[in-house]
Parts: sequence; structure tokens; C-alpha cells
Amino acid sequence: MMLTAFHLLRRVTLLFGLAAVLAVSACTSSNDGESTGTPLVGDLINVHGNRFDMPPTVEPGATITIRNKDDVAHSVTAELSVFFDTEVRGGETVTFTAPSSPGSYPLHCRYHPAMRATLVVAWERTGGNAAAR
Ligand SMILES: [Cu+2]
Repeated sequence: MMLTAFHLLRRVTLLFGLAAVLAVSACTSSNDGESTGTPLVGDLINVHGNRFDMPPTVEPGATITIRNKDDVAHSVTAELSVFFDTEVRGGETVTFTAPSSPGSYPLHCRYHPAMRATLVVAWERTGGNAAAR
């Protein structure tokens, strides 16, 4: 009797486990479909002709895409590189995470010191009331 109950319990557990795996894989595949879509224009840094084409602002903690249209490698490196220091090879696209604190972050390319820009991190929808939050 005990053995039968144990086997029944084990079978139920296996079924639940299988259902969980199926649910997770369904979830994962739909997320993949979204992440491979076109990134928001506001979260995109284009690099072309040894110049950074920066978005006006990005939100704190946003995922930023760097698209390098040049043949050579560049990097998006904050003056205080602890904030971000991301390399992108020629013709490639990578992402990094914006700093979590609003502010202006001067940046450069490690390979081409003349390449400079500023990443502005701000809550977009607060406008002039940002200081009141
Ligand atoms: Cu460069």
C-alpha cells in the first residue's frame, strides 16, 4: 500500500515537473522573439565614421544597443570606466546596461581617444519635475 502511494506521488511529481519545463520553454521562446526585434531608437548608439551618434537620453538601467557600422573595433568607455566599458568589433552589435543613477556620463573610445560623446541618463517622462521625485 505504501509503495503504491509512493509511486502515485512520484508520477504526479513527474507530470508537474514536465508541465513546468514546457511552460518555461514556451516562455523563453516568446521572449527570444521580442529581444531579436528592432531596438528602440532611444536606446541605440550608432558608431559610424569614427563618430558616436548618441540618443538624446536613456532611462536609468536601460539596455543600450551599440551598432558599429565601421570595419574597425570601437569601445564605449565612460571616463570613469566603472560605469561602463563595452567593446564592439567592426560591423557588430552589442548591448550594455546604462548606469542606474541619472546624470551625464562623458565617454570615449579606447582605440580612438578623439572619439568622444556624453551619455545622458534621465527619466524621460518626468520633464522639469525630475528634481521633485
Ligand atoms: Cu574607436
